[in-house]
Amino acid sequence: MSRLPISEELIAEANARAADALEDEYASLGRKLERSGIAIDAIKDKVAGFSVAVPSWGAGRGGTRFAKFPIAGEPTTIHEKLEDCAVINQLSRLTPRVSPHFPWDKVSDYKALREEAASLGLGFDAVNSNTFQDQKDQAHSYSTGSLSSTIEATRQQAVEHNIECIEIGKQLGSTDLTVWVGDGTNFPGQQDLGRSLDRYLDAASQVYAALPDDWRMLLEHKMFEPAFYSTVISDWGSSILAAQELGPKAKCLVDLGHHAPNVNIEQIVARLHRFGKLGGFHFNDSKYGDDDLDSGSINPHQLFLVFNELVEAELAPRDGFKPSYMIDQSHNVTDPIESMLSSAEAIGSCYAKALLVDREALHLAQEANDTMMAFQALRRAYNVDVGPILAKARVEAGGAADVLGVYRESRWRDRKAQERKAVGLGAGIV
Ligand code: PSV
Ligand code: MN
Repeated sequence: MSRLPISEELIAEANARAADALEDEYASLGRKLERSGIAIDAIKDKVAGFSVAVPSWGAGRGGTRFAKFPIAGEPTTIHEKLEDCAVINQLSRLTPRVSPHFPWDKVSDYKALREEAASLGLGFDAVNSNTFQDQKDQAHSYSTGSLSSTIEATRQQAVEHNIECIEIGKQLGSTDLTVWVGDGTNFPGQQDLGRSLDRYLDAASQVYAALPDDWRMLLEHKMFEPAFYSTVISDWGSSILAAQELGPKAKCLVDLGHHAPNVNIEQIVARLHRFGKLGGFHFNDSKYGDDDLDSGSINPHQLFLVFNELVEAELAPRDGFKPSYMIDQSHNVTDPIESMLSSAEAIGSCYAKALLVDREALHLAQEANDTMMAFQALRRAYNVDVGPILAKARVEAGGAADVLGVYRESRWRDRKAQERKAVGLGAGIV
């Protein structure tokens, strides 16, 4: 039985108030696009089929690694997090899956958890393993690394944890395991750069061997943090080489914050796709490093250019292109539900804009070396305000025309503040 968290009446009333303006704006944009030969309904239908997962940990005010500033009504258990994720999806209709992280989201009955999520209108996306933090009662510390540790028992423990995540994921209906390790060094000479990668590959291949046939292992690279001199899977080069060595079920996952400053991320996307290794994306934004800021809040143009490559990839799929999209951001100054609503909208908008690119004009200009017209093909699409397309797709699917307005009107957080236990202080996440 479905038990969606926000009153459907409230959404319907707010949508009724917004209906005339939305129809007017949608019709006007439709006429504008028609002049360029684009049928607005076809774009809206594609947007309606688009989705991005939300991370269970993003439902809390994880903050930065320095501090956490909890808010009243913040979720503390996976059950409460699922409820908040259901709010995001109910209003946005863009986020029907949750990506869990273990052991953070450990429960005793995963069948029941899957049913609980389904009753909230949610499924599960990639499972994330955590070998970057020590847990209570853990036999071996990850202070020397995990899959690449010099200590065999530590590597084995990390392998077993990843296999346990696969077992949990099977019960939740996931088909992807995302592996990000915090392994690396802070001093030149601290570890042998070649041998640490050998150890990683050897341990990762044991995890790979435990993947069911229809599963993928998504390797997430990150060039720094928590290690600041070197990391084992530091960049897309190490990532694709590792994925190629592991086998066809291993793919690369690109987190927007995990690169050197000013790196051309859209080109990385195109390269990974060229070799059939683009497996997934973690959306966020950054100003300086792995800032985990809200998607599209700093550089929406880059997000658009990334989606431009993803749409190119969609049109020319290789090796069953089936990217797993997830939001991966960290909030300590906003209500996480509001941030993820805003990010889902930013991500959906960039997807819609990328769909508007006149591909034929772009490709012809590229072939003719007409640089300005090639650039203008992108610019024209980027400049379109696609808000009415997203709003219309949402409303037709039962979501809210004004997601933040309805969320505030629902007083969800105030109501949860009465019910939920207060969150403790402590450090944030990496
Ligand atoms: C690491 O910075 C990361 O991006 C990985 O995806 C982790 O699983 C996530 O953040 C949460 O710490
Ligand atoms: Mn990430």
